[in-house]
Amino acid sequence: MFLTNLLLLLLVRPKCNNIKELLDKVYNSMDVDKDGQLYREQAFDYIKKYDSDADNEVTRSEFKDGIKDLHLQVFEDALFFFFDVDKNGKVTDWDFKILYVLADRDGDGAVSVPEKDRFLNKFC
Ligand SMILES: [Ca+2]
Ligand SMILES: [Ca+2]
Ligand SMILES: [Ca+2]
Repeated sequence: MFLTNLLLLLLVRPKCNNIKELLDKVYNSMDVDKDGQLYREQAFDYIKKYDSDADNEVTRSEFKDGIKDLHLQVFEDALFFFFDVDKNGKVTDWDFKILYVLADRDGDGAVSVPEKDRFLNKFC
């Protein structure tokens, strides 16, 4: 049993680190003014760039088209899964509200770098 768990951990861990690294990069690109504070509006505005029919919902196919240029296809599922918190197949402002309840520990409306690190460590 222990060995199986260890094997599983070894198999899952590197992938997890990749995703963490990726989310780190996503955080940095979302924080456009680079002040180490990511406000919810900033984060959602970033995702909304992919909302091609402007209905305030980023569907899976919109997301897929949006990140095409970033060469992130390999991580597309994981990224979409991460942002679609309520798992209804669309990334909306609501998903970001929930994400912020979970990640913004001091409740000041922004996820700071330490808050982001803590959250990603919990996630993976
Ligand atoms: Ca849309
Ligand atoms: Ca959703
Ligand atoms: Ca905060």
